[in-house]
Amino acid sequence: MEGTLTARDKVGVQDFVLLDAYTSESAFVDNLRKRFSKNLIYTYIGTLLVSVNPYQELGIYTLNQMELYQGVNFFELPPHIYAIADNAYRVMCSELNNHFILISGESGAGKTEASKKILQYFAVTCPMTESLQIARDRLLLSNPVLEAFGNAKTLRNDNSSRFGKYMDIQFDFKGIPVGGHIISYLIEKSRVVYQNQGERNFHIFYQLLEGGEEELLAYLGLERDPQLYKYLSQGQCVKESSINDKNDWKTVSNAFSVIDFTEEDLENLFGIIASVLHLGNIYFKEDDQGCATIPDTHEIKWIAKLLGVHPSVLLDALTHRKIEAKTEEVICPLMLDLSIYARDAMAKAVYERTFTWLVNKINSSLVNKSASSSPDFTRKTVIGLLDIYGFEVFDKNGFEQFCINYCNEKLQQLLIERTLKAEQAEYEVEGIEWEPIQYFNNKIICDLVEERHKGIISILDEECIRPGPATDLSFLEKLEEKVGKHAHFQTRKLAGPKGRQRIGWMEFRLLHYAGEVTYCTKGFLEKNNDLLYRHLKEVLCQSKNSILRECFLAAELKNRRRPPTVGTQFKNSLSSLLEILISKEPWYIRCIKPNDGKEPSKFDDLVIRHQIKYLGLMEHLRVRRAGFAYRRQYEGFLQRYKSLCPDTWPHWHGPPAEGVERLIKYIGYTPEEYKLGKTKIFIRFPRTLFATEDAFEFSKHQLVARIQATYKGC
Ligand code: AD9
Ligand code: MG
Repeated sequence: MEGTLTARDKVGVQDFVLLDAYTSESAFVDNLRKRFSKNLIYTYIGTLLVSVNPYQELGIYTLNQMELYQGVNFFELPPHIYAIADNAYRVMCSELNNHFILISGESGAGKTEASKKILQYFAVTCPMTESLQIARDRLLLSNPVLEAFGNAKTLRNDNSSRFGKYMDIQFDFKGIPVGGHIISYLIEKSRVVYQNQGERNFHIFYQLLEGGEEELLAYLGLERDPQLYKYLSQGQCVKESSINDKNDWKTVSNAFSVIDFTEEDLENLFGIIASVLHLGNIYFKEDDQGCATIPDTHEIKWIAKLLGVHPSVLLDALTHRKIEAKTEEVICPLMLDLSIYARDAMAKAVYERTFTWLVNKINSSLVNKSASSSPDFTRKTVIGLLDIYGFEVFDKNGFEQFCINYCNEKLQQLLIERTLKAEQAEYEVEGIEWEPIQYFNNKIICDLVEERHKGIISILDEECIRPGPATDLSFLEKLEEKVGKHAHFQTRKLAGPKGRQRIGWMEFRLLHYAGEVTYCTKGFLEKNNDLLYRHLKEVLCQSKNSILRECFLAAELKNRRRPPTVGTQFKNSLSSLLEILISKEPWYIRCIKPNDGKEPSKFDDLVIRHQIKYLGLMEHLRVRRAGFAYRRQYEGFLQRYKSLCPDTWPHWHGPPAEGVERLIKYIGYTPEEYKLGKTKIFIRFPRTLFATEDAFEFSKHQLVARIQATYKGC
């Protein structure tokens, strides 16, 4: 049993708050290690759940386990992701308020698996009516579809989500899941045209080739062998033993039929996917003037057929550019490298917008029409699930890492604010005195990135629209000029001697809350600009493929002028996300990857320490411990420990608060060890709770021994 001293030594404590040496990172790691070695992958810090990826099936997600955790309060059972899901759900039902569960951690730490476990828990345990089963199935099946189009094999994770995802699960007043809504963030579209060694493109391409029916492939003009496609084979790893593309194709096909996709939708969708593959195989040649030509028009013909555009118009758009002169438009031929750029830009834009269309399509199928029109369903509450990229520090960090780490700064700020706020609010409500604790407020870094006119994104935007020759280097120089003195910014030119050795000419460094990251500015301008030549846009707007026409025409109408840059769009979408989250009750799951080799049972101290740091776990623990290590409603406390006092055992008939007072006086709590609030007891030191737990275990054993002795005599 956990709880006794010896058990604690062996399997660690199930809540870090109970660690004696709570400020020591080593003690934290030791506790995680002890638990991990016993396959106990979950540990709490109060109500925050720390989860270590076991990289093996542990049999802890069975129906029995789901039943076990239903309706049970925290701390009464060992930590589990089901406890978080269940508690969020129960509070939502009883208080009729909205919640969100933020799942964070680095690539491969188990975020997506965690979000799936939560969704499954709700699907199985929530009440259900026959008419609403379809809504539940669609919610569940949206996952394989989004994973097929948004996940890929990377070096870190064979099923890595290459987009951020926020999903609202909507419940009616009876707690029945009635629908949902998904928002996606910044899909890594550069993967469509390029993959690093050992990595793949998005799963859907391989699934289609491997699992698609003969007629479908023939209709799309595709061969089965992924090696034949440039966009699929650059990473030299088209097959991966842990991935079964054929089976996954079946799952995705089945999901499509449940989520209301028509034959026409699918025809258009796979027409686009196939066109991307054909695009990648277009081969350019240089003519005498260095301009691009397309000697073999085989691929062009297929794309033209599948997208419903004229082949010569498409060919023209890939090799020429329209330039607006004063009163007229001039068409000029593209040099070879610009044609390659145009082709890849088209593939990326087409894929990105199709992904957005897919999310919208899923969303419209998740709106439960009968639910929204019935008066019974007017009171809806939601639980939001946020599965978003964790802080990234690679050997080379570019624009993508910059955006991802900025996102983590914002979420860290939310966590700090919400945690402190919630803590302070609780002490206030309960009438307990509270000394605010010191913490690093990372708003200063958020401002450095996002402040209007002054922040890095604004400076980047200015460089992107500046007439004249702006380059990644001139952007860096602007940064040095405008934010060079900022305490969290360094470049080679401006850093101290130590920094000078390690920061390259094209690099700048941000001192993030989670550590230093050096970014290479190469590609910042191009990625932020995300230019698709107007000529190509016009072709896509005329496409007979209704998905494409919808995606490109709508965008054209919305942004008649220049669309916002990628950085600004991301900044805006993060700000809307925070607005969504700030109004909801937070729950946190922090996922940790135990080693870099995806190996079961291997606990790599260094890898883990790094994550503890940037997930802010020590900080969170400190906040949690700053006031009172432990708090419990009077009823729950009395229920658990009533056997320790003759006045409260076996029943206490008075008010629970008085019962608790009587109980703790009897077992000898000193005044500095606790405070009594309006509805809860607050215990300052973990050792007080340990002693109480130990006494409880001891009395339980004594009781069992007594009962056994009694029966032995019979
Ligand atoms: V990424 O940022 O999308 O690249 P995630 O989402 O954090 O990453 P994911 O959930 O995909 O990681 O987990 C990676 C792999 O670890 C999974 O494919 C499983 O093989 C394995 N995993 C993760 N969580 C569990 C678990 N609770 N039990 C067993 C797990 N295996
Ligand atoms: Mg993931």
